Amino acid sequence: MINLQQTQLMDYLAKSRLRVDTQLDALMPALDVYPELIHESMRYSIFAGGKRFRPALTLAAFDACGGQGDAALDTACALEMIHTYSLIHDDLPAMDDDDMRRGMPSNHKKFGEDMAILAGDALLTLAFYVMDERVVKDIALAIGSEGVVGGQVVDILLNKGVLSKDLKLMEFIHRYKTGALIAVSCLAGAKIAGASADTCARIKRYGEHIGLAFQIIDDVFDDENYAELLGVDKAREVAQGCVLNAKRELECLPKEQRGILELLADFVVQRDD
Ligand code: GRG
Repeated sequence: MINLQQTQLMDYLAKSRLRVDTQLDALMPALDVYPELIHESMRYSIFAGGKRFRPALTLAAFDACGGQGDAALDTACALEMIHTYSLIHDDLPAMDDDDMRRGMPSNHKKFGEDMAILAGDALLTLAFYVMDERVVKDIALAIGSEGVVGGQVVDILLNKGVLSKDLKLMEFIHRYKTGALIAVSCLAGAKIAGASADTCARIKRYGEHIGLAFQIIDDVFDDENYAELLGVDKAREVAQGCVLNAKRELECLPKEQRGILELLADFVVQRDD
């Protein structure tokens, strides 16, 4: 990536983060709303940092498809709430049992397992309250038992030794556990912008490709799964292939409207966290 493009992407990510964080603050119950403890727990994890990659995709897909103004902003925030809920529940002792998240003690370490479960539940519920009605079904489908939850189930079965690790299984887990939320984040932006069914389908496929690449690069960082099965260099090569496939899907848009989505696809393989 040349420096000008890097600056353009960093500028876009900083602006979209500011919009999303300001709106999240407005949408989430304030700290002094009774019962204060749950709102503290929800806000703790939402404002613990994070790249805000999923809402950035929603806003970029919305812009790329000709959307105007803030019509996709609440849905972008809803997708970050769902992502944060998934991280809180993923960290629980019954799941990955992680003590740290986003550089801070994980939610259950700070608030206890009871509040962490409820903070996740409340974030998920609030997300459905604030999102655009036109994308409720898409998002529900993407994160349920035939989406993110399904991917998590297969991952648990793998970790329990019920299933054995191979590329086909890893691709399934990555496409569902990580890719489904990334893909629907893209689709939501396109749909709210009023894009045609064909464009929506291609923007969703763009999201599926970068979702797979995103998780393969996480594997490279952690030296597991794809990196363990293929080696780091080959895993990076596969992720780069996904990015090329993703960019091909953008050919449905006028060239001058593809820029940020192309840069976000490159970001997936070039990021360092
Ligand atoms: C149905 C959404 C949902 C959750 C219930 C717990 C669970 C089922 C699923 C786990 C999903 C999960 C945690 C997938 C990993 C996704 C992933 C790559 C997380 C890291 O994303 P980044 O790097 O994190 O974007 P930041 O902190 O930058 O936002």
